[in-house]
Parts: sequence; C-alpha cells; structure tokens
Amino acid sequence: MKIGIADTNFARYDMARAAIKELKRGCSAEIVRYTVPGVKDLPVAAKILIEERGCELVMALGMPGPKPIDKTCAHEASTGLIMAQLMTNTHILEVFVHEDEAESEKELASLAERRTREHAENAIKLLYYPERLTREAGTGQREGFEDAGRVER
Ligand code: RDL
Ligand code: RDL
Ligand code: RDL
Repeated sequence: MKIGIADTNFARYDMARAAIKELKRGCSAEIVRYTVPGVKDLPVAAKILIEERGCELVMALGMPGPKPIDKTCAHEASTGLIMAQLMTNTHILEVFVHEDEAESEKELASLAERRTREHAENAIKLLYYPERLTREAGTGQREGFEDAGRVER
C-alpha cells in the first residue's frame, strides 16, 4: 500500500510531518511526499502521485491565507482536487487549514497539527477499516476542533 502526501511551502506549518507521524503510527503503508508551491498546485501533484507513483490514496495538505484572493484560490484548488479524484477514482483527502480559523499563531499551529492527524486517521480508515467510518456515520465528527456530536429527536 502507498499513501501520497502532497503539501505546499506556502503553508506556515509543516503539516506533512504531522501526517507522516500519524500514518506511521497507524499503518505500514509506504509514504511518498511531493511538495509544491501552493494549494492550486496540489491537484496535479495528487494526480501524479496516483497515476505515476502508484499511490492508493493522497492527502492534500494546504493553508489558504485570510484574504479574499486566498479564499478564491482555496475554492479553485478544492474544485481541482475533486476533479482529480473523479479522473482517477481515488480518494484525495483535502486537508486545508484556513489561517483565519485560528485566533493566534499558536492556535493555528495546534489546529494544523490536529486536523492533519485526524485526517490521517480518516485515511487509514478509508484504506484499511472502512467499516469504522460506517460505524461513525451520523456522529458529527470534525477534524481539528471538538466533534459536533449527534443530534437526537
Ligand atoms: O501555481 C503557482 C501559484 O499560483 C499557486 O501555488 C497558488 O496556490 C499560490 N497561492 C496564491 O496565489 C494565493 O493568492 C496560494 C494562496 N493564495 C493561498 O492562500 N494558499 C496557498 N497558495 O497555498
Ligand atoms: O477530504 C477531506 C475533507 O476536506 C472533506 O471530507 C470535506 O467535505 C470536510 N468538510 C469541510 O472541510 C468543511 O469545511 C465538510 C464541511 N465543511 C461540511 O460542512 N460538511 C461536510 N464536510 O460533510
Ligand atoms: O462549522 C465550523 C467548522 O466546521 C467550519 O468552520 C469548517 O469549515 C472548518 N473546516 C475547514 O474550514 C476546512 O477547510 C474544516 C475542515 N476543513 C475539515 O477538514 N474538517 C473540519 N472542519 O471538521
């Protein structure tokens, strides 16, 4: 099994290090890393990791900035990542941490670490234990922040 990690040098936190740590803790997949400048470069990096480097799943790690232009970039990148998934029939987990989700630089770093690790757990579940995701269906899981939880009627 091979898992691809596509990340950026635009991000202000080494999200790939967090992903690799968590993946190594939870599975024995080989990890292939490909770093690009920014989020809009992630879709093709992910597609290359799948088609040319044999990855069965890719985590796309990025940090959109706080300005409107950054939000537009993030949305475009997201659309590209979805297109790459449809072209390859392969999951590409989009792990984006928007700079303005956090109140301080310290909180941004913690959020990036935690969201990335939690999506690495999702990657492991998708590849090795899909029944665990089904068991969690309807339970309000979130990545990076507290889970929202289930609502009752
Ligand atoms: O293809 C080169 C760049 O256009 C590409 O790397 C962009 O994703 C870079 N980029 C922006 O141009 C921008 O306005 C990024 C952001 N905002 C951003 O918020 N986060 C990024 N890249 O990772
Ligand atoms: O590929 C991994 C995630 O990016 C993907 O599962 C997203 O759909 C998760 N997600 C968000 O990132 C988000 O900002 C979701 C929401 N909002 C949302 O409102 N509802 C979701 N997912 O089901
Ligand atoms: O409703 C509060 C949050 O769920 C909301 O702000 C989300 O949009 C936060 N979020 C992102 O902005 C994002 O880019 C999340 C993810 N990605 C994600 O992958 N998982 C989340 N939230 O739980």
